Amino acid sequence: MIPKNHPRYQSLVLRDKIVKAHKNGILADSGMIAHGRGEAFDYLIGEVTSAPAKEAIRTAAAALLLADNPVLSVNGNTAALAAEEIVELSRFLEAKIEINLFYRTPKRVENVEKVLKKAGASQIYGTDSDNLKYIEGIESPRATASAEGIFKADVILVPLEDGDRAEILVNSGKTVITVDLNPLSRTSKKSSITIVDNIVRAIPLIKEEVLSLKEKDINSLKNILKSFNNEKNLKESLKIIEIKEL
Ligand code: PTJ
Repeated sequence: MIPKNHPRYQSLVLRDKIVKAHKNGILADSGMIAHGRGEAFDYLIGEVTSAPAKEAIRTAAAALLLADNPVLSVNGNTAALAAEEIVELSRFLEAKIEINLFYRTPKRVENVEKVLKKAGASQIYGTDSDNLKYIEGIESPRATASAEGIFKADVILVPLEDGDRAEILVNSGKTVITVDLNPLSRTSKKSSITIVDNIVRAIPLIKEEVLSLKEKDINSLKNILKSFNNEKNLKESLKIIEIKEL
């Protein structure tokens, strides 16, 4: 039991979720290392959603609203930390949810599926390993996608992604939105829209932006996308990390 008055309470709660998800076969072993790296970057950005992250979140919401076939991709870490929030966001957007694992095993797919169903998801794509397609003909597990989900998607939210896969998805003509606390990662640099924020803060904020932009006309949404520059946004996030004093 983590005492609520502990100065690192929120961070310890997230660690606890990660440890439990690992014990329950939801998280990849590397998922723990990935979380530790994310935690370090979160510490450096002050564990709050920065102004550049807010801009990226608004842009992501606009892209998702403009999409014909938006898909929210879920891996082990996302399922461990934000399953309910992802399911809620999928409802507001009428977006599909797809399980897409870097370290894919049938057992992990089954475990992540259980978490998503418990969080309220009714239809989940990417679970039938025998019927997955390979994006752009690249026969690597990184490029797998379900025919009706990621394969057909025009806009994909892929939080905590692997750089290679983000690049493959972008090269196949899709708009790739990622959430990654590390602005220097290959994923951050290769994605179309990178939200440098913790997934636990970012997903609820995307939902809020979706709600506030929902009534806007198509041109206003397109203008939000046009005025966004991912490289510039990443550089602004990097400036926040600059350590000025103890
Ligand atoms: O569940 P699987 O099999 O698909 O595997 C998932 C992981 C995350 C293990 C896999 O995709 C991986 O190895 O990812 P990387 O290359 O370690 O990248 C993960 C990125 O997510 C890193 O840049 C971390 O800084 C970042 N990150 C970690 N925790 C969070 C985060 N970003 C946002 N919110 C977090 N809570």
